[in-house]
Amino acid sequence: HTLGLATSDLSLHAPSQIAAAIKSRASERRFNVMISMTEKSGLEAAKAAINSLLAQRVDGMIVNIPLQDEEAKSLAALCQDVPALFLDVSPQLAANSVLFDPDEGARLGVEHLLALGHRDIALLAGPQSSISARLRFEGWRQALAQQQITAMAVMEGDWSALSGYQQVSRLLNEGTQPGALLVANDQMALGALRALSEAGLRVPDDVSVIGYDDTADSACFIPPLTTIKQDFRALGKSSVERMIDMIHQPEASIRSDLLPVSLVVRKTTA
Ligand code: IPT
Repeated sequence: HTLGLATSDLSLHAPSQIAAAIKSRASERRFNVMISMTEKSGLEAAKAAINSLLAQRVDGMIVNIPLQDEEAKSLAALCQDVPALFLDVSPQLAANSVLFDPDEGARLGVEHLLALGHRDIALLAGPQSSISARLRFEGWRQALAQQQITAMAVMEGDWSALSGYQQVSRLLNEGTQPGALLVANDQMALGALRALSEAGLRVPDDVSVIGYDDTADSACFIPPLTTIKQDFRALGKSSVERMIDMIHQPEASIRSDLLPVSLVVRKTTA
């Protein structure tokens, strides 16, 4: 049996670790994994990736590409009787999905900073074309609003470390110095740490930084990164098991599974 994995850019840390986790669980269950990667965002690129896997007659399709509701529906239809499981869609969407809880992740980050006494908080969001980036951003804003706090600055990067570096450098050059930075992924947090260091600011004494993902390298940043852990091994395991169930029980009802996330406190927040 063969599983198809249609995935967003594997040069990003999270999708590559998710692919590795899917691959290793699938091997344990004696499934092959065939990967098709999109380099561009958007429906057409996703369709092309899925069509190339369908042409190779995969038995199930795992889709780790950020998708709007209508896009996911049309891709599920494209798969016809090959079951499709989505990893980057809205939890509200009626589709088969396994997702990390975006609200919980956003809330944990905000609560951690508020508990440390921070009020001057800047947000570095991911690309707003990505559903997960939007949900994290909205979650932050809601959790802050509950305490009558509005973000002192809002930035948007493209998930890369370089974009985090550029956005935070620009913010500091404009003369804004937040007490804490909420960052939508660890790679952008890495770039943020460099920008802060180049500006002569100490982390966490002058500025606290919290990331999102807990990729394998995040404990080795300088200082080791406080972050929201998305357990990619757990996602690999759940998604492969779910997919195998779907292959064996094509009539089972549509379900969205939410995986918990957790706060990992290291050395970038105080
Ligand atoms: C999401 C990561 O959190 C983010 O860092 C980025 O790599 C993004 O993927 C790429 O699409 S994780 C995803 C399962 C929501």
